[in-house]
Amino acid sequence: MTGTETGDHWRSTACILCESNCGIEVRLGVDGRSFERIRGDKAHPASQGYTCEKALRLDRYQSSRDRLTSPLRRRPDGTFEEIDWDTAISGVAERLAAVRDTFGGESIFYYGGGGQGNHLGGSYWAATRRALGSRYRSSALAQEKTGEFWVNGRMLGTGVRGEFSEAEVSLFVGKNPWQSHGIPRARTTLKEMARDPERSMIVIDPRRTETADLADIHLQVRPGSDAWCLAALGAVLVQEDLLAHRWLDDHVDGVAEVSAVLADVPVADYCDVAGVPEALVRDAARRIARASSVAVFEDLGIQMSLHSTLCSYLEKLVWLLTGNFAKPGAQYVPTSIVDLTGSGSKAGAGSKKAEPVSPVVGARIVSGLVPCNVIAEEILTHHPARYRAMIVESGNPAHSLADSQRMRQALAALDVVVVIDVAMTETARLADYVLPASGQFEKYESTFFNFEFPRNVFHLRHPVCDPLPGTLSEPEIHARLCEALGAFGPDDIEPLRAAAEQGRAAFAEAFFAATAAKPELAGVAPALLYRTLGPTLPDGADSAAVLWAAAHRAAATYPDAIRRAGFDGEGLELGEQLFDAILASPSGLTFSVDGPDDCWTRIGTATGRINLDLPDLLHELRSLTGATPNGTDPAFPLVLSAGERRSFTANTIVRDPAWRRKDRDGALRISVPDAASLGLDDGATARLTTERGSAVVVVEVNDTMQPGHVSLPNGLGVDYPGEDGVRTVVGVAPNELTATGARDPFVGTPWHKHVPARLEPVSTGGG
Ligand SMILES: Nc1nc2c(c(=O)[nH]1)N[C@H]1C(S)=C(S)[C@@H](COP(=O)(O)OP(=O)(O)OC[C@H]3O[C@@H](n4cnc5c(=O)[nH]c(N)nc54)[C@H](O)[C@@H]3O)O[C@H]1N2
Ligand SMILES: Nc1nc2c(c(=O)[nH]1)N[C@H]1C(S)=C(S)[C@@H](COP(=O)(O)OP(=O)(O)OC[C@H]3O[C@@H](n4cnc5c(=O)[nH]c(N)nc54)[C@H](O)[C@@H]3O)O[C@H]1N2
Ligand code: SF4
Ligand SMILES: [Mo]
Repeated sequence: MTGTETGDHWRSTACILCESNCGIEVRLGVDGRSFERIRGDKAHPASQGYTCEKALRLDRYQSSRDRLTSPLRRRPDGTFEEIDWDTAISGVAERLAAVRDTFGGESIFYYGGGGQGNHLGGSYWAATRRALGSRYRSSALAQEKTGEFWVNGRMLGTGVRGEFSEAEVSLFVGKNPWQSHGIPRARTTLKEMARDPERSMIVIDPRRTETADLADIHLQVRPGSDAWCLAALGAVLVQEDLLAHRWLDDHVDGVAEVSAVLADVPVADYCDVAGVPEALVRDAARRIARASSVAVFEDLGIQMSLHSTLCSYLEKLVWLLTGNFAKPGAQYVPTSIVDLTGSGSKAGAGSKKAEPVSPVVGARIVSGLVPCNVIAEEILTHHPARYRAMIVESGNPAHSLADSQRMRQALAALDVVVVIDVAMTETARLADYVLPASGQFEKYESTFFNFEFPRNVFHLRHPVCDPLPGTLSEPEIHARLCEALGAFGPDDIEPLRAAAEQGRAAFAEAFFAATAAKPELAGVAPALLYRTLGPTLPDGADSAAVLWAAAHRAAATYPDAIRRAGFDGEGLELGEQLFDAILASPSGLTFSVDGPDDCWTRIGTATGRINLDLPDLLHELRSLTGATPNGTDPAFPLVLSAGERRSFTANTIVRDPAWRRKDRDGALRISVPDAASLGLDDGATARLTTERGSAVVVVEVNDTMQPGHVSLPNGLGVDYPGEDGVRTVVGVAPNELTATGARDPFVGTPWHKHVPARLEPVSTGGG
């Protein structure tokens, strides 16, 4: 740490606002907690000093006026009272245990577990759930990624990412990395691609985004028509015989079945439906086929729109038919410290086991996650298996799930709602108990968004200041809940602590012996590790205890990749070395180094080959011929994309509207022709109406939008107290306008990007 002597003390941490988690350094103000200065951390192995503008204003999170500083309990009259932690923990444990004893643990639902910056604390919830017998859970991933997980699982038995820094051709489908990032040092990487005449960028997006502006080919599809566009791309590959035949013979099954369907696709008609020139689609297909490597990123533009699961499938067919897997610059299978996609990503990969479904609606559960859009339905019913209680941790479902009004009703209908958060959120306000967590810069934290390749990076962030008084870290909260629920006690803890004092080898032996003798301890292992191994870790890193087990798992799974990163241990020693290095690397470390061939060893299908033949999705593909995207109700002539990523949005992590240097009110973007025909000028107010709700918006006339398409930013419409303590709401909460029924038929992901809407000028009155 440079400059400590001069008082110019910079502390390493990371930005918590998107999955890139760029390393940053912060210098604290005289109060010892506010961020006086923030800069990129050059020592961070992935971001190397890069940040975007959002990180530089993180003090709006750190010094938020909206922090919770005491546990709260709802009084019968609906108001909250402050209670001490012991009362809160015993009260929560008692109320949840009562639900368990009356209706069964499976009626206790768990939501959340981490946002864009915090997965470490959340990794302790598994213990509390086990102590309660809770069976069902969900998170934001079940309104974005589960379709892709399901398709990946059935085709490859694993998740994949694209290596954009090396790719000759980059394809972004419904993804705007200039704003949303998601690839390391996104803007630098995008600019490098755009500058290099040997490389090409292809973007499929209805809006001429900042990324599309840099692209060589922009397929400006009509909103919701990607299935036709992607099918046309795949069809050109088959019909012009641009497939990687040798590679497909060696590694892939189901090529004939897929080719047969794509051979029948009328390319010109499909391009017509998608609103894209056929010649440009053919150019794109040929460029992809010609390239030595193609990396692809699909994101919310297709994952939250019509035919979303089919689109995920078609996107994968494009790069698989051209052999773009397991070579530099193509798709790869990353290593992980903790796999976020869960074992569920292998669902259907040759497995004969029935897929799990939710208890009331019977909705398919992918990667262990109930679709977000059915949660309210699983509560607002008389069905005996309905959920009766919910624990919400680091999530704001009353704001972020479709149909907020219905979600509020659902939360109100539960016997008990417990919220663990740093702020008084829209969801916390509906809770019976609110447990205040320490902020992300006040405790050890990390994320499991570790997808870099070939050098993969993990970052255990150290606290940069003390916890706000009255708050506790999530590991401490879960350990206390487990103890209050009787999951383990002093008799279990003492011998393990004694063993931990003798060293980790002795601890490992004692821990395995203890869990063998009393198997129920294995289920609450995270909390037990925190209580026993935790106190022996250096610098108060108790919360890192769960990473000890994770490091050993990673070392056992990818020993060669970890050795290539500079660790030379054998067996258990390798895991110990990795864990020690994680603890000792406050700017993050490279924990694995891969070669492209490693990807083949991570294919999780029963045959070890990639499978293209998914009959249910091929059936849906066939049904596209002669059809068009829906949403043509004359009462709702526009398509609203409810929740766009912009330069100053970050879900609801930063609640203070003053954080946004631009677009403070979160304008509705509308095309020039639509604005003209509605008589709306830039800055005018208008009423936006959907089937589900209505809101007054400020209009931004924007020439990147195509006619018929309007967009609202994500994460606005939350309230925040002013200096005077009066809470005001800035912007529109997008999910006041969305409906739960608008969802994918296979995995239930919402169509937030495709909400039928109409817009009417609002007379500002007077004159
Ligand atoms: N600045 C910022 N960055 C973020 C976040 C944030 O809140 N703010 N959130 C993070 C999170 S949680 C996520 S999941 C990612 C999401 O990252 P992205 O998916 O890139 O974000 P969006 O802007 O929601 O959607 C991407 C694009 O979809 C396009 N789109 C709309 N309708 C359609 C359609 O029918 N077809 C196609 N092909 N495209 C369509 C939009 O025009 C938009 O450009 O961003 C992460 N990064
Ligand atoms: N209409 C529409 N809806 C959407 C989207 C969209 O594009 N359109 N996008 C969806 C997507 S992709 C996502 S990822 C979700 C995001 O929505 P959610 O998953 O609900 O998450 P966030 O808004 O990120 O909220 C994170 C919460 O964590 C809290 N928090 C911050 N730090 C800590 C901490 O250290 N500990 C604890 N316990 N809590 C903390 C914050 O106060 C906040 O309440 O929204 C989804 N909803
Ligand atoms: S918002 Fe994302 S890209 Fe920007 S600094 Fe933070 S982590 Fe990096
Ligand atoms: Mo997300």
